[in-house]
Formats: sequence, C-alpha cells, structure tokens
Amino acid sequence: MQAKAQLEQQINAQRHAPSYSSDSDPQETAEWLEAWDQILDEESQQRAAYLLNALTERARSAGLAVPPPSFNTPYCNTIRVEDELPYPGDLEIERRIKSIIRWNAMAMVVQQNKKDPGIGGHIATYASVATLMEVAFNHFFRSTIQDQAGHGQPGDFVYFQGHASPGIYSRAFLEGRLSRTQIENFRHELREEPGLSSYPHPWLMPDFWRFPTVSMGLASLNAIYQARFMRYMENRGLIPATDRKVWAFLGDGEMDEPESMGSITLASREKLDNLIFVINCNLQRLDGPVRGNGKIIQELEAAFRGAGWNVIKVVWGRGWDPLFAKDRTGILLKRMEECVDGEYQSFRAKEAKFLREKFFGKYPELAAMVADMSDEDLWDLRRGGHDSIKVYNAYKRAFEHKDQPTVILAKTIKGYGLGPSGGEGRNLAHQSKKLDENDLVNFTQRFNLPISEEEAKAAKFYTPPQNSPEVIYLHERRNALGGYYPTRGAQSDLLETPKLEFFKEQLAGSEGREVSTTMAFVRVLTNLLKDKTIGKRIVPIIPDEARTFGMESLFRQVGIYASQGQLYQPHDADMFLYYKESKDGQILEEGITEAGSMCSFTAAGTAYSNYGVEMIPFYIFYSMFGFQRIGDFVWAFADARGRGFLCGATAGRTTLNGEGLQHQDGHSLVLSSTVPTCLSYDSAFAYEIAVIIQDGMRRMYQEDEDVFYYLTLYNENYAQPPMPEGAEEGIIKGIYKLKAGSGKPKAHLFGSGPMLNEALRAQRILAEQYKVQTDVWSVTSYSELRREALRVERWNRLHPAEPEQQPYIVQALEKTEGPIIASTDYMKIVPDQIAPWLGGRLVSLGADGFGRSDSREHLRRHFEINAESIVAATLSQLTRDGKFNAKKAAQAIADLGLKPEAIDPALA
Ligand SMILES: Cc1ncc(C[n+]2csc(CCOP(=O)(O)OP(=O)(O)O)c2C)c(N)n1
Ligand SMILES: [Mg+2]
Repeated sequence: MQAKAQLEQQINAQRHAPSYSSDSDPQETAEWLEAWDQILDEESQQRAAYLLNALTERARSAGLAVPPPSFNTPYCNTIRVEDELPYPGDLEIERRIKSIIRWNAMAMVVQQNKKDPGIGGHIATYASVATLMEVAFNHFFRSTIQDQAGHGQPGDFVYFQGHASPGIYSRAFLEGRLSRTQIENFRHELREEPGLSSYPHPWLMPDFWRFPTVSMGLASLNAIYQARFMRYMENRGLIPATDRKVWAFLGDGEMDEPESMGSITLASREKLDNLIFVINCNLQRLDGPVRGNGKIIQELEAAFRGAGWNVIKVVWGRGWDPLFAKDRTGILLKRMEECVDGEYQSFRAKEAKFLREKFFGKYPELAAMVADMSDEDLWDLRRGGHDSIKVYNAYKRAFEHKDQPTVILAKTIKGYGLGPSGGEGRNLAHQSKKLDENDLVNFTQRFNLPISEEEAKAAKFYTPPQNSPEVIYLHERRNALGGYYPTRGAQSDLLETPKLEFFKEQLAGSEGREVSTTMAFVRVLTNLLKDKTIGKRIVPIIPDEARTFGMESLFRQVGIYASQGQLYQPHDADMFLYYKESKDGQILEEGITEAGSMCSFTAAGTAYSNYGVEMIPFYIFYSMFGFQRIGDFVWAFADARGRGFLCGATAGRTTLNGEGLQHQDGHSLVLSSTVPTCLSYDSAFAYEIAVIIQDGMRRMYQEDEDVFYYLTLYNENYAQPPMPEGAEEGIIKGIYKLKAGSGKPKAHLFGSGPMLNEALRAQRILAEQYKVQTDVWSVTSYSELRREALRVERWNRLHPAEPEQQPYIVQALEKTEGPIIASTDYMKIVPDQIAPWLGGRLVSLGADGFGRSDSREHLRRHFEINAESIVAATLSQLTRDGKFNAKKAAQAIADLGLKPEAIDPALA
C-alpha cells in the first residue's frame, strides 16, 4: 500500500513536471504517454509499473544509458495518513509538558548568560528537537526492560544530540530528579553546589549520562557499534536477547562528518534492527543552511536507502494532510519538490505573507488552494518533526521493523518557537543565547504557558505543583517505561582477576629464545582466553592486522564473531589454523576501520555499566594508526569511564623498520599521556607486560577503577630475560634498576622498549672501552612517573607546614649521581616529562622527526639513539660536568661513527 501511494505521487509529479530537454517528435511522445496513462487508469498501478520496469530492462540490455534507479521517494511523509495509528497518549497534556520543558530549557541558558555573559549554551537545537524527544520520552525510551525469563535488564540506549542537553536537564528537573540549584548552575560545575555539565559527560555526571556525544560524529559511529556489540553479547550468551533498542539522535549538519555515515553499511549488513537513527533535519548547522542549494532529507534518504536502511521520512505535519487530499493535480508536491532548503529556511525566517506569496503564490492553483486560509492558519502548518502523531507513527514503525536498521528523517525548524531574537529559522539560531523581552512573552503565549508577563521577561523557571496533571502524567509515563531516563548505572559484576602466578611463563623469560614483546603479549592473551573465570569476558579487537601481529592462531582458538555464522567453507578449512567465523566467535575482526574498532572497544569497555557485565577488551592496532587517527574517540572513551587495554603494536619509530614515514610511530606515547585516565606503558620485556596487565586487570575489574591502559608492543625479536626479584613495584610505578655496573656508577642509562637493549649494549661499551661504569634502568612509564611526581609536588605546595614528600622518581634515584642518558624509540619529550625532578641531569635521546624506511641499525644511527649514540652522549655530558677528558670524548664521537655535522634528524 505504501509503495503504491509513493508510486502514485511520483507519477503525479512526473505527469505534471515533464523534464525532457528536447522532444524531436512530440506526437509520438504523446501517443506513448497516452498508452501508458491508459494502463495506469484502466488496469492497475502495479501493471503500469511492471511495464515501465520491463521497458527499462529492455533498454538496458540494448545498451542504452538508462539512468540508474532513484533511491528517492517524493518529498513527503513515508507513512500515509490512512496507515497512521492513533496516538496512544494524551496529546494535550503532553503538549503542556513539552511547553514547560521548552520554557525551562530556554530559561536555563538565558539566565546563565545574563548572570555570566559568555558561559554559552544552546537553545535553538532543543527547540527544534523537543517533539522528537518528548514522544520518545513518553512512549518509547525504556529505562529497564524484562528479558524472556522476566528478569530486569538495563533498558534502551539513547545517544542524545549533545547540545540539546538543556532540554534533557529541563525534563529531569520537572521530574524532580534535578534540583533548582543544579539547573541554576547549568555550566557552572565548580561552585559550592555542583551544577550541570555543558553536554553529556559521564565523567562529570556518572549517574545521569551514559554516552558522550557532543563532538560531532561520535554518536553515529558509536551507536552502530553499540548495536552490533549488543548482538555480540546476545549471540555469545553473555546477556539474554531482548528487544532493547539503540537510539541515536543526530543533527543534519553532523551527518557531514565522515564518521557519521562511514559505517552505515555495517548496520544494514548486520541487520541491526535494534538500531534507530533519528536525524533532526532542521536544515541548519552552526553557520547557515546544511544544504541551501539542495535538500538534505532527500540526500540522506538516497544514501541510507542505498546502504540498505529502512528510511522513514517525517516531512510534513498533519495540517498539510487536507491540502494533500485536495490536491488533485500534484501541484503541491511539485512545489515542495522544487524548493531547496535555503528557500524553506526563508519561508520560516520571514512571515506568513512571504510564505503565501513565495511558496503558494508561484502557481495560481496552489495559491487558490490556500486562499481561504488565514495567515495564522498558514503559519500553523507544521513540519513533520513538530507533529507528535507523525513522529509517534514513525517511531512505532521503526520499533517494529525487522532485519534492517531504521533512519527517521524528521524535518524541523531550528529555534522553533523562539521568535526573531532567538533566531527561529535564521542563520544566527545556533549561537543565540538570549531572547528579547518581547520574544519571551510571545513564547509563553505561543505555548500557552501560565507565566506572568513579568516572570516571562525575567525568564524565570516555571514549576507546576507536584500534584498537577502534568507532573502526575509525566511520572505515570516514566513508571510505565521502567523509570526515569537518562540514568547511568554502574552495575558492574566485579571479577576475580588472575594472580601474578598466572603469568609464570612470561615471568620466567624465554630461555634464550628470541621473541618480540608482541609475541609475548599474544601468549598472554591466548592464556587469558583459556581462563575459566575471565576467559569468556575477553574481547580481542583487531582491525585487519592479526597476521601482522602473529595472532592468527586465535582465529581457530576462539573464532571470529560473525552474526550469520560461516556461510562458506573456508579455503584453508583443512589447515589447523583456518579462518573460522562463527556466531558465537569471540574475536571482533573489524576489517580496516580503526574508528569502528575503537567504537567496539568503547562498547566493550563500558559494558560493565551498560549491560552490567564486565568485559575485558584488548584492542590491538598499528600504533601509528591509533591515537593519531582516532584520538577524539579515545577521549570520549575516557569520558565514558571506559576500561580496557589499547595495544599499540608495531610500535617505535625505529623498531618498525622498512615501512617509513607514515607508519613509524614515535609519538603515540605523547598523545596517550594527554588522556587523564589512560595509563601508558612502554615495556621492554615480556615480564613487564605480564605485571602491567595483571595489575591493570586487578584495578579495573576487581577494584572497579575507571582507568584504561595503553601498551606499546614491539616486533623486534630478542631473548626475554626472567623478571628480577622485586621488580613489580617499579614496573608498575614506572622505573626500576635493571642492571648495575660493576663499580660505582658515573652515569645512569635509562631505556624503554627495545632501546633498553641499546642501553645495555652502551653500558658494556662504556665499561670496556672507556672505563666508565653505569647503571641501567628500565623505565616502563615516564608519564606515570610524572603524574605521581606532580601529585606529590602539589601536595607539598599545598602543605608548606608539613614535611616534604618525595616523588617516586626522586626516591628511586636517591644517592645516585652523574648524568642520566635516556634513550627511547619515541620522541625526546617522553623522557623529558620527568626532567623537573632530575636536577638538570637528564639528557634525552629520542626519535624526533619523520621516519624513514631502512634497517633498524640505520634508523637508530640516523636518529642518534643507538648504543653508540648513548655512549657518545654519556661521555659528552661527563665532559661538560668536568668528569671526562674533552679530547677523548671528541675522539670517541668519531670512533663511534656519529656525524656531528649531519643534519639534525628532527628536521630531516
Ligand atoms: C567535531 C565537532 N566539530 C564542531 C563542533 C561544533 N559544533 C557544535 S554544534 C555544531 C552544529 C551542529 O549542527 P547540526 O548537526 O545540524 O545540529 P543542530 O544544532 O542543527 O540540531 C557545530 C559545528 C563539534 N561539536 N564537534
Ligand atoms: Mg541542524
């Protein structure tokens, strides 16, 4: 039926808007059309469509360039009036509730900006999305949900448009969940009374927000991967299957972010009917129209339909229905089709007269159609996204739709109801923070709010009494849907994580066998996957790089998650390590999408709060394509209080050789150190990795800490030594002495990752050739040493009367003297992080500058971080300190093969 109606409209539009550029034989054309019209009128639409298709097929097979099928339907609602279901709620009371919420949301921002000019906040976005939100709050968003066995499960997930947050707060205020002081302190989070965060930030409001969304593009991608992860959890039997939904409310401007649309085919391929996108098409973004010269709704429709989504357009409100019904010729739809969004914006930004003249006035028949309507009636013709009945029907369809994700494209007005000073329908809407007094009073009248003129002018909050019908209704609806929304529960089921003995293989060393830290890590992961208690909770995530990291054995061991199972016999089925896909597979083999993988990591790393099940994700990626590429998603992960292990493999600017400039990572440790809850470790040996993972699991999954880890993993093979006794504490804190020299040390060598071996080699050269004794230290985390030192320093600063405390790095190096030469495969700024506590002793050697493809030996010489460079730096510094002969030092530099006059590698 629906298809038929669409076809009819399409045909009507075509009938009245022929678009032939030139017609060499109008007579013949007319005959063809007439014949076809006859079939349409006398037979059926199906038959007419069939013939058209048959003709097109014939033309195609004859080699004619027939235009491809259109993915667009006419510019009107997908759901026909006849197919609409009645509204299940009390429309009038819901409208009153919505008006109050609108008012308080606006007042919140206006008041704050009066009190504190420049504090910001947005009013126009919520004004446009209010109906879309309220219908969902009253009828769809479930706070808890029953599974098939009748157990309570966390409810639906909603990714809100971040800058619509005043509206969400305003509703929670009306529900009595947020206090007046809290909303009076919107965006004032550092006062005596805590306020409300600007946008959805679980870090700042852990009982309220679940998903950070305000950076454009995060919501869409995270929602898709959340919906898929829900299926993963269900298919693996970790949670019961329910009809829980993931909703994402997105802006039309936001859809321009590559992340927004980049993975929509994953959602259709995976048949994610638990996913609903609602795109608030208010036709504007921050600066101006989203598609002034086109139609964003049509553009998005074609893209989503082409990608296999179920698309529901909610373009026009019910006021238009009688006009459509009256329109025998299709002129109304034709006019709607020909207007571009820039014009639609103007129709709203001006007044009814303009709408009458410019929109309806273009065609006399159209003007006649509305001749008996007053200007007020015309102005009341709403867009679909402002009509609760249309919105309800779209949601209901989306909710019930099977086997496809749904996108609802709802046309709205930015700044709806805010009047000219609030920027209604105008380019300045997004930035508007104030309404003039006139518009404030108009607002109350337009939405029938019982607010006096005086109070309106002061933008006072309005709170109906608790026993008012509005408040009673509000509570009733939320009770029926399982409780208030949004709420975030931290319902983790804490785990008993393995003790250090579990990692005995790594602690014992490799007995001379040369293995990389990546290989050692894969062994750790393999063993963890076998563990009876936590094995099932591990989520290995890999963006098409498993073979690079030697992880292909896991394919067979635990299987690759594939919602459809494996529909083919893999060509390597007869091999032991074949490519095994299965419905309950454990590995998320993501294909080439670091951003998508990060979203899986996010879904898994926050599962403790969203599903009440602790999951332990290990996301292993090419270190260069981690933080550098998807840093904003990592930041949001931290905000969401995510837990897990990010593992940057092929780490190091010189250890990954051959791959060159784009691949060789010398700065991910700098980037990772910027994330407050991320602990970064640069391990040299298998036992260090084991100690760090063991401690990390304990902190996150046993002690319930909201932190996560970044581990570098290298691909250089060397013998892995056994753990020196008592090294654990230093490994975790960031430094321990690995190998003392044979006499009193004159200098100290710090090394991390494979550069630790260079430091050990330098120690030998210094002792043997230059009679300089040194101690070698393994530094596993400069950033953790720095953080601890900063904490101690702050304490000392704020407690001047108390005895001074010593940072760990100072304690570790107590009673040592002489220069400290740190060598790293990362930038010099990594060791430099602890320079303030080393009294000018630190000399950092690091791989600053662009990488090159060559062998490790050449690369380390180029970046001046090899053992020879460490030796040279030690002698040079000892000379400056008056502890070594200058001539001998200069000679050593020549002997060691350094090139003092070569260009600085940092600039090369
Ligand atoms: C990655 C990113 N870039 C820029 C911004 C700044 N910004 C916030 S809202 C906005 C416009 C949003 O327009 P749209 O998505 O259409 O939402 P609307 O407010 O119109 O509903 C911009 C550019 C941001 N939040 N995130
Ligand atoms: Mg917009």
